[in-house]
Amino acid sequence: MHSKIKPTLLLFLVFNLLILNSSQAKEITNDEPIIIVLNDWTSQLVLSHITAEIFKNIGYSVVFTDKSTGDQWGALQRGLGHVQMEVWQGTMEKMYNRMIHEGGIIDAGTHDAITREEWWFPDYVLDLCPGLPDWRALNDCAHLFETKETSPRGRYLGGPWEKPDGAKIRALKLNFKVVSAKSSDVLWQELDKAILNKQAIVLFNWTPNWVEAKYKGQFVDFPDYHPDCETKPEWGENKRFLHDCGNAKKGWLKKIAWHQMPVKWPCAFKTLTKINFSNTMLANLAYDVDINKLSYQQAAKKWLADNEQKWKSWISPSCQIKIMK
Ligand code: TMO
Repeated sequence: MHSKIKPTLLLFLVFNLLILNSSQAKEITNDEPIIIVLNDWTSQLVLSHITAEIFKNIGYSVVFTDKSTGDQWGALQRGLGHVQMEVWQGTMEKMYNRMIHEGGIIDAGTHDAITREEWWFPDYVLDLCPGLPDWRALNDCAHLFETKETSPRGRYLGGPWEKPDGAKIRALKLNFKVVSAKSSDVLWQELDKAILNKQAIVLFNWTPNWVEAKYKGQFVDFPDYHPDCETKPEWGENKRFLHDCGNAKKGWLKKIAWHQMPVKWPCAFKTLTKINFSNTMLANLAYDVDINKLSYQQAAKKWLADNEQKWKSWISPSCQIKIMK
């Protein structure tokens, strides 16, 4: 009797071992970190940290990778980055469409936030150049915006993200020259300096952002955006050149993922599709860092603590695999 059971037991043990091993292998695949792409403006950075904490809460590990908006596409396509939390229509629509078409990335849903990215000026500039915000007024007042670098033309202070503004200046025959700030910090330093001296300034800005909560100002009203503006020279104001229009006035804001994400980290992807920020929510994240001087992490932790019910509602019940702290 005793010797008869033994082989069966042995088989049973071996069988169990095999099952255990294969389920362990599965978990190891799951434990591969999700790579979140960090760009270089505040709300995106805080939102990335918030998302990381939510993913960790459902049991995934997360790492970050610093990528400019220009470099992110190749990384996302090759699986060297898996998630980008803020893809803005005004600056990124063209690449977004191309990458979706090629199949390297997938759409993980649209935030409620309505966005705009455009040339912007503080309200007191209206007193100096009353034709604004109409773009045609820019040339009447170009001299007001002149700097040593751009003389005799006006300066447009751009950031490191936007679409070809040199081409826009050429197509709309603007007496301006682009100076590109290397980072958003430089934009805000120049803005503060101009405001202090009540000097004319026109620079790249976007909404939602902290700026609207602190300074009154407006976007320059360029000819309405149309996709043909970027592909058909004969379209619009200038029949010979592209880019004779502004950015979308009511732009979308999307989340995107590497195409393999739903297979590799299904619960994280499901949750990602639910994460949804409004204009006010994003502007507040930026305000907490740029004005209240919290770190990106601190601002993320604060938001998570203040909005526990909301972010927990984004996690589908079948995905709550880790015991909540
Ligand atoms: C991508 N950005 C919000 C800086 O325009």
